[in-house]
Order: sequence, then structure tokens, then C-alpha cells
Amino acid sequence: MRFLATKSRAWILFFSALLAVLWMTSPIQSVSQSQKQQANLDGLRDKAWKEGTVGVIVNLEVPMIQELTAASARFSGMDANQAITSERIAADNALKEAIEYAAWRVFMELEGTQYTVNHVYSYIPFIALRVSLNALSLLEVSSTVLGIEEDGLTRLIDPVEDSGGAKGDTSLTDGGDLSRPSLDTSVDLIGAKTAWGLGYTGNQWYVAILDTGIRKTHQFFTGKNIVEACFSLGSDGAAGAGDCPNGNSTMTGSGAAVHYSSTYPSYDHGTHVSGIAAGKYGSLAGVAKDANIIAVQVFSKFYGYLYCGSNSYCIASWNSDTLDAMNYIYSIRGSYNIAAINMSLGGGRYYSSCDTDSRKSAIDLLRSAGIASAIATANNSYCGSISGPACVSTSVAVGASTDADAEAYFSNWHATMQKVFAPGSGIYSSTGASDSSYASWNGTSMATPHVAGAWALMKQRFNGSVTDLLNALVTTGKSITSRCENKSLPRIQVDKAIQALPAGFKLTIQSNQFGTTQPIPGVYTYAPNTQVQIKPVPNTYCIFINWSGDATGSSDPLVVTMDRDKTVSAYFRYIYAPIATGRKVLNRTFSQAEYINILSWQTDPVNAGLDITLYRIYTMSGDTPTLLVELAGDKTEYYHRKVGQTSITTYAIRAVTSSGREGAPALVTVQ
Ligand SMILES: [Ca+2]
Repeated sequence: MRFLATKSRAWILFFSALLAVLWMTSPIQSVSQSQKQQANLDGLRDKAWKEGTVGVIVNLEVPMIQELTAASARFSGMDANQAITSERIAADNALKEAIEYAAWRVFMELEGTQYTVNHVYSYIPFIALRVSLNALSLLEVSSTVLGIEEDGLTRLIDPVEDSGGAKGDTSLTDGGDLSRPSLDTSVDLIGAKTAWGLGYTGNQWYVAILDTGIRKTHQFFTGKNIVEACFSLGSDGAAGAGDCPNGNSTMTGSGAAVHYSSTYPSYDHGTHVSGIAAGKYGSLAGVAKDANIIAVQVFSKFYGYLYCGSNSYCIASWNSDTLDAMNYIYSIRGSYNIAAINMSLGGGRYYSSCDTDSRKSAIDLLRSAGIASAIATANNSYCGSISGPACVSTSVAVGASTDADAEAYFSNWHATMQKVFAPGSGIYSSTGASDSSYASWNGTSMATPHVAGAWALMKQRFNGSVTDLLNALVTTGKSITSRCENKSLPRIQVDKAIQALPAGFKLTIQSNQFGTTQPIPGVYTYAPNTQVQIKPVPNTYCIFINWSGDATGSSDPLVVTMDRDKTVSAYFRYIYAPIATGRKVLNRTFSQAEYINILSWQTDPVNAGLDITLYRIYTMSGDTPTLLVELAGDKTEYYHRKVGQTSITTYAIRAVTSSGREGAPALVTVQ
């Protein structure tokens, strides 16, 4: 275990500057003990006492968290250019620093107790720790802590066994016959093939599979870009050494999401799920056949009866690892067009929404960036209850149906927590045994990637919000009545959902590095003949010059009529400081002698072509400017009269354009 006590000095140094600033500007509201989630505290104390430590996920009080999150989530989808990347990173960093500061406050309070820091999340106000009883007691009374939940283990949703078969009908394991299998049937049933015919194949989009990793050399993933990551604390539930391929508890990059050996049951679950969402080989294909995959391995390896029951070996995912995987997906939203995350994992039994779960924050964060969380309801045959995190009200919880459009007997049912059905019986997809192995499995785990894949098809048509796209799926799906009660939910019909979404033309908005636009640069889809307003937003000391591409002139705002796909680019320029000098002279007039500061300047030649109509001269008191005088643009000299003989004055001279934008200041000190 890695205890942080010896590291806290580095934290102190790192955050000392922040402390000074934030202490003044951000009053920390104290949180009454009654506001915290009390339910499990007794259980946590008990566990910490018996086992020495307990894994916890701690909800932090972070001032301005809603504003900071909204500022970050404004940057959804891929960055259009470098200017956006730097703005997004600035917004993300502001959020990250506020969370780190709150985390640091907690670590200060825990000084002298035993604890391990497992995760400090960058974008959600949580940290995950393994704590001693002493540390837990301090967390309970901390004014920076809003809630404490156990870092629980969540299982894979194992495929349901057919009679006599290990995982569904393994007799279908591929012998070269790729035309027969039922993935073909289910993909066709939900209208994916029709959607491909309309041009929607998931091309350019990514589906993120949070699962057991992937056999990326499998023929079903030929030609796909596969982004990999791993979050796996290991059986000790502590950061540092872990079960990722590099031996650590986190890893990104090639090889990070390689699956475990077949010693571990369901080791290749993620390979099967990925194939359903986005596989393609020969005539067999998953739902979003041209989509790419972000494979995130979130499971740790366990051994022994306590964890694995009758199996010697098993896998389970620490909730704090799953949370970090979701946080990671958000962190790379500027680099990939991410349609949805798929979580074919779950645990527990929930009769109503579990919206106090930490995973709600991550699901909402992804949702604010337009990324859906498709989550399996699990396979316990429950009526009126489903597993978590599908129970989070803002997830897209998926139950399983059959190819005959009946509810699968194993599928957990809840009329409102579940959102849709998708086929999950006898679904044929890639497995981990070899690069050409396939098998037919049953389960809500297999239903869920049908929805994640469908999301990529819909996003290609219309890059709308999770609400928009879910609404399209729900209103166009085929109604399936539950075996549990006389209520129905729609089985997805993606071709119809796509046609219900705005047909849309694409508007690509770009800007150079000296400004941005509102809406921010990116690719948008609008219904035909929509009039779109775009405002140019210059950076400090910059000026908007004109539009190019499918627009000209310098209208602010620009109105674009969407009668076809269009691209508009906003061109901005930096206004350079004048080239200036200053000196002090003693002037003897008839009546008196006076000291005069003489300032002279000329426009920097780099400004050529800019319409400089004014110069403004400020005197500086520290960083604070006070306007001294405003002069016409043809002036190149100013006499500041009656200054003290020994006075030292700093002037800021700025060029001002006809549109009133001020350029960068030339600072001139005269003494
Ligand atoms: Ca570990």
C-alpha cells in the first residue's frame, strides 16, 4: 500500500498559491453531519475496524462546482482547432484545480492517519481512498466532505447459460461460416442494416467499452482504431501496484486493455461486447460497423472463496476504477468523437433510482458532453428492480429481448428505470480464444452494446444531446410488453430513430488562434433552412476581421442559412503594441519651469492594414491602468506636462481600432 503521509509536503507546496487565492474568494460552507449519507457509515466503520482499512469514495464540497463543470462541459465533442484545445484545457484545468484543492484540504485534515489515495478525479468532485478507522472518523466530521460511500465491487454481468452450454450456444463457434450467426439477425432486427443503407455506419465515431478489455488482434476489429486504457487497483483495492499490463493500477496507450488469461471466467466478455457494438469482418458486422472503439479494462483479478465462491479465480471491478474510466472518457472528449459508453456490468438490486451513487456524477458529466451511458439492467429475472449503476436515472438502462421481440426471461425489469429493450438472446460475436473465434451468448450484456452502437449511428446523423437521441429511440421503437406487468418499453429501431432526427446539413465552424465563436468552433447539424447565428469572439488584444468559406464580410453576428453543408471560418488578428519611447525634459517658459514627460510612438508595422483610429494612454499604478488621454490615430506624440522632477511614471499606450478594440499595451517608464 502507498500511504500518502510522507507526500503531503509536496501537496502543501503545490497548493499553497491556490490556498491564498481561494481562501479569500471561496467561502467554504460547512456541511452538517445530517446532510451526509449516513446509511452505510456504521458498516464502513465496522469494516475498517475488522479489516484494518476500507475503500471509500468521498464526495467533496467544491465551491463553484456547477459553474466550473458547466464551463468545462461547454467544450463537448472534438476540438475544431488549437484555439479551442487551449480554451478547453483552461476550462478543464480550472475545474481540476478546484477539485484538487478540496482534495488537498481533506488530505491536510487526515495528516497523521493511515490512508492511501486511490484516485483524485479530475472532473467530478470525488476522491477514492483506502482508509483506516482513524482516517474514516476524520472524514466523517470534515466540512469538506459531503458524503462517503464504500468503494464496492461490481461484477460483470455474466452471460446466461443455455441448458448444457457454458455461455450460450458455443456450438456456433466459428468454423468459417460467417453468414449464419444471429448477430446478423439482431443487427438487422433493430434496423441497423437499413441505417447503413442510408449512409449511417458509425464512421468517424467512437464507442467506449468499459469492460474486460479487448482481443484487439481479432479479425472482427480489422482496420479499426482501438484506443486503450486500464484502471485496475487489484485485489488489495489500493493504488500503486495493480492489475494493468504494466503492473500498475492505471495505464493508457497501446496494450493497456489487453484481456486477462482464460483462467478468469468471462475474461473475454469485453471482446464479445465490443464486437456487437462495432465489429466488422466479411459479411458479419456489429451495429456501428464502421465505428472505432475505446476499450477500457476496469476489472481486477481475485482469488479464493471469499470473492469467487466455487470458482478459484474471478474478476470484479472496483467502483472507483469504473468511475476513473468514465472520468477518462470525458478527459479525451476533445480528441475523439465519442457517441456512448457501454457498461455491461452491474450489481445490487434497486427498486428505485440510485441517484446518490457517485457514478451518477460521472454519467451526468458525460451526458453534459453529449455522451450516453448505455448500461445493462442485469440478468436476475427480477420484476420491478434492476442492478446498479443501471439504476442511475440519467443512464440509458437496457433490458434484453429475443429475436421474436419478447422480453428475455432473464432480463431484470423496471418500468421507468429501464429505458429501452435491445436483442440479447443468442447474440453471436467475437470471443477471446483466437483471432477468429466467435460464440453466441445471452444476456443484457449483449443487449446493451446494440444500444451503444445505435448511438454512434444516430450521432453520425445528428450530433444531438442524450435527451434528443434517447427520445428518438423511445418514440420510434417497437413496443415490448414485460412478462412482469402489463407495461411496455420500446425495443430500439435505429433506422426509424435516425429518420425521426433532423435530416440536417452539417455546419463546420472554424476560427484561428486569435479568437473563437459562439457557438464554439466544431461541426453541427441543423435542420434544412435553419438560420444559424454565429458570433465572432476575439481574444484579448485581438480583433475580428472577416468571415471566409461559405460566408464573406464581417457581420457580427453572422446569419447562415442551412440549405446545404457549409463551412465558415472566422479570421481574427492580434493588435500589436505601438513601438514607443519616453523621456523627461525640463521646459523653461516665460513664467515658470516645468518637467514634461514626452511620449512618442508609431504603429508596429505588423499591424499594417488594421484600422487604428485612436491611441489611448494610461498611467499605471501597479497593474491598474487609469486613462490619461485619448488621441486621434494620426498623433504620434504626447506631452504629459507638470510632472514632478523626481516622479517615476509608467504609461501604457494602446492602439484602438475603429471597432473600439484595444490592442496590446506598450509599457513606457519615464523617470
Ligand atoms: Ca493494488
